[in-house]
Amino acid sequence: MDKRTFLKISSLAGAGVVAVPLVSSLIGCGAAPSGDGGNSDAMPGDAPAGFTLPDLGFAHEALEPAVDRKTMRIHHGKHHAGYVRKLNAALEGHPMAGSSLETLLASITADDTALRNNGGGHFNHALFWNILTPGGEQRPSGLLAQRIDSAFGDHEGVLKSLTAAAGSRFGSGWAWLVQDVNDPDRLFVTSTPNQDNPLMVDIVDASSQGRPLLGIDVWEHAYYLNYQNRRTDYVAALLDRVNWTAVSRLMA
Ligand code: MN3
Repeated sequence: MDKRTFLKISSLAGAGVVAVPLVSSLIGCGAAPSGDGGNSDAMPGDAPAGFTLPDLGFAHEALEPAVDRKTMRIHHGKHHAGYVRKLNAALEGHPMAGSSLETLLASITADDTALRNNGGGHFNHALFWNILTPGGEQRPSGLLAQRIDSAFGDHEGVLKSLTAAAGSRFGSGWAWLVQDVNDPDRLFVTSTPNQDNPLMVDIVDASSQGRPLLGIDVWEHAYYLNYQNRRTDYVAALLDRVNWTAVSRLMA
């Protein structure tokens, strides 16, 4: 990767180096501390430290009818849990073991498939649960609203842009609202394939790199049980369940 880009991202990620909190610490998807702290579900023989599946933060049925209970159970309890398990397995004996998730994502190369897919899968889903809310419609406010208005015209503008990015992503992937690391006032929308994300500076295009604030999972596993092929209907329902306060907290 470009060295300056790496320094930029890794300085953002360096705990204690800058005043910007790690995205992973804000969304609860960091590695558990050494020993069994934070890893209370560990079975005998499990690695003593590693990444853990964060709580959903609400009941499986809480997002109905936008997202049904069965989809949420499988999505969180099987898909996300699988990414965490495989990420920890991929890190056993790996030189990046013990790194923060952001440092890991910023360092992953295209050919490190296990870290790319499972590190991305863990981060993306932890962010996804964090920015959803059963609490009904919300709108961005304060600085986030100002930045959205500046980039997209208004709240409807950012929703349209996210809907277009989610709809045009061919196959599996994510649509993102991203903050420019060099120019924090600048927000933009992009999409990435599979479990890639804007923190993977060695993998995604420069135009997609930055601090992810909101992600929309457009893998079929996120909606197929309830919506079948109607991705647009799923995205519209989901955008009605965005916790804009949580999105705002993720801004640098
Ligand atoms: Mn998913």
